[in-house]
Amino acid sequence: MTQALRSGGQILVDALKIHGVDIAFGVPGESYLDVLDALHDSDIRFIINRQEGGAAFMAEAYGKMTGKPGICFVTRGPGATNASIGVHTAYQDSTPMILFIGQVGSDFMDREAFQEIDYRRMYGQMAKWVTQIDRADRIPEYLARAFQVATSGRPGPVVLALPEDMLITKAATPDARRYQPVQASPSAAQIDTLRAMLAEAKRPMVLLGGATWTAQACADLAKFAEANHLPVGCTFRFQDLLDNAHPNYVGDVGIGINPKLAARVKNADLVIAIGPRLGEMTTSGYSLLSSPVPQQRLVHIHCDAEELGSVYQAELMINSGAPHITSMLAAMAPVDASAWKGSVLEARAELAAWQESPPIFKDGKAPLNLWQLVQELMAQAPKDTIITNGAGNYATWAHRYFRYGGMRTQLAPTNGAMGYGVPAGIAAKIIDPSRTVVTFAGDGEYLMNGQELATAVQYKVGVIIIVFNNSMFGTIRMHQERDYPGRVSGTTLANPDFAALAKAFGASGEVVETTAQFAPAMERALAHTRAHSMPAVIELRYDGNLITPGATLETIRNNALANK
Ligand SMILES: Cc1ncc(C[n+]2csc(CCOP(=O)(O)OP(=O)(O)O)c2C)c(N)n1
Ligand SMILES: [Mg+2]
Repeated sequence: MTQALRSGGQILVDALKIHGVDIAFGVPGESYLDVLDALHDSDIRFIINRQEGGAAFMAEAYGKMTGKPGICFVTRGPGATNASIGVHTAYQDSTPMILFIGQVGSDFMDREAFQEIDYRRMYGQMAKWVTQIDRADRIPEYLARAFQVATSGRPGPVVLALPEDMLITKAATPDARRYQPVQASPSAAQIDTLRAMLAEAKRPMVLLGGATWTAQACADLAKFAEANHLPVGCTFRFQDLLDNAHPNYVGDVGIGINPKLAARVKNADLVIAIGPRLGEMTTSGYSLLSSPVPQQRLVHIHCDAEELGSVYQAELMINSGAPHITSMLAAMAPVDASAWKGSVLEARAELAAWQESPPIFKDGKAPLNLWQLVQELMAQAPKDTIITNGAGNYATWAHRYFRYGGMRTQLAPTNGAMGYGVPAGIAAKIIDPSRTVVTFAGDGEYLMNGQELATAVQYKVGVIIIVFNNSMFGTIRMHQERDYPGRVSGTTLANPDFAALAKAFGASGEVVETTAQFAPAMERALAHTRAHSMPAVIELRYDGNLITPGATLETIRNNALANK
């Protein structure tokens, strides 16, 4: 059969369609005009961003939400460097993503031509696979492999450089077939061993996290936890893998962990970790489990064989994707749970106490009660609302007090990247317009990718953005007061009027300074996004002294001074 001649750009876009791509994000460049031209007649939605950091974060959020690779197109040099934050996030968060970079043509290559970078070197440590496609006739092969690599084993980012002359070369080449993600499954013997270890335990604990989860895997996990009366904690920023209202959910094992929950993990005699890497944020700096040999018996289940045993020498290591292990655990005959049955109720009570109104608001003097605000948000927003955030102390109000409604209600970067919340929120609403999406953003966070509000307006995206304006890079200020009390350096911010700024973009904007103002502002934001399918911004202006639910900046400073 003779093949029609197609340009490299056309072969590439045809391959994207074969692999099921419906949306791509990016910022255009003259380096990949032929791809832009092929997109013109495709049914792929190409969302144009205002900065490549925003585009890469949107693609990453797409990967997190759908489990399919998020697609991002950027230009060479400056475009590729801007996009790197999203690639790093996808790497640390194990998110499938493919970044395409328009590259210098082979006629100029290796002369340090305009905007030229060797992406294999630049992205070497940050991506699962980085390469350059030098022949148009091999595009189908490269793309098939890119989708395969991004989604199989431990998912992650792939970077493909596209030399300009290659994209305009015409080739007659057959297309590939659609990729098939590959995951390992546990053996029946491994499930038997796990069951025997569980039967011997007195204080077992389950930790969930990582990639490859599906709604069915979450449902199977819940079934396993219920049948065996197991307390389940969710690791750092994977807090939505079990509905937080579920009777077996006992809290998030991440930054600012409930000390009672930390003690439970530490004192457990068996930890069954399903999916997480057991990283620094999850283990409270590798202290909840000791390395290399944990004090608890450990069953570690991970989708990457090489992750197993890399920090923790688990007694039982199982290489498996989340759906593969959870379907077997759901079918496993339950063990006698009488030794720990009561501990789930105890842990639930500890979680309830941890989520009560914190002492910082007890005197009633703070004009804006951020705890009350989260309660109000939960009262008004539907159960499947998606909450997004980046890095900063404001995120604590979501992580600690918001009750996430289950699989995929949280989009947040485990690599602690500031600037994630706004693009992730916009992407989530583009991917599923039926869901309510609320972004939490600090004042520092917001302006790292606040330009994407223009993207939200351009594409009529009804996301709600709550800006926590404390006029500072609060997290760093908190560390500063702890370690260098009273010496404020490089952490103070003078901000624009965020509500006025939002209106200038074409969004709605309101300022909230008291607790009473929030409920009606939230009602108006929800109504605005629903009626007009346009973004709404609520700026919370509050005293920077309210830095954590547990302590004010003043207390932190005074304690540090007293201990000097
Ligand atoms: C891209 C990036 N730059 C810098 C940091 C370091 N950092 C972590 S939190 C933070 C301050 C966040 O400020 P803001 O968004 O205002 O939140 P707040 O802590 O004040 O609530 C900084 C600078 C980071 N995590 N990511
Ligand atoms: Mg701040």
